[in-house]
Amino acid sequence: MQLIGMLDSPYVRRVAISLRLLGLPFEHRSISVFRTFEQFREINPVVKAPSLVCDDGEVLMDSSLIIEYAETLAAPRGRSLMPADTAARQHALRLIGLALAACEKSVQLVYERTLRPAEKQHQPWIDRVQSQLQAAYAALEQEFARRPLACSSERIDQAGVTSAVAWQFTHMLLPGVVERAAHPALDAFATAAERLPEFVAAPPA
Ligand SMILES: N[C@@H](CCC(=O)N[C@@H](CS)C(=O)NCC(=O)O)C(=O)O
Repeated sequence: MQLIGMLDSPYVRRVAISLRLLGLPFEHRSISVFRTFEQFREINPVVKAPSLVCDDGEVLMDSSLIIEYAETLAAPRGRSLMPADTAARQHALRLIGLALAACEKSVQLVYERTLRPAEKQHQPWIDRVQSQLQAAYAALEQEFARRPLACSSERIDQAGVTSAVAWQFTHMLLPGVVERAAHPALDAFATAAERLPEFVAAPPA
């Protein structure tokens, strides 16, 4: 199968890291939704990254749906990034929701800054999105401080992958918007996660 999209997208990166952690081989094609729109459109007319071209040619999109499919492929070999226990799974889903909200709000701010002409920017909207982004990270920090997650190639789960990827993305694209020092538990976890071989193999820049 082929993973289409640039690793500077947190959505593409969480899929690339998840596929590696699940032991699923794939070809990565770094095609940009912006710089190579036409080439992307030939693969997926909706031009959404990530897209996954399955082995039979069917194209999936949306990182969470692609990861759900990957989980199905990995299940017969007993591999999963989601806890089996119901309470642990509920907690993982909460963290994933927070991390995905942080990704979404970061992407909205980046698009606002880079795609919209300066005279068309609307400060109340920017302030709103920024406060939502900060709220997502404040809640994630609370959760990481309260219930630390395992951080090894064998034990990291989807909540850990998505939180670390979101944190890296926000700091790469929006330096200074979310204070590192105010999120010590999340920052320490993400720093450790970035050293795992599956993260190193999917460099964001
Ligand atoms: N919910 C989607 C979000 C994906 C997304 O918005 N990707 C961006 C790249 S970071 C994209 O495709 N942007 C181009 C566009 O929306 O036109 C997911 O989880 O995959």
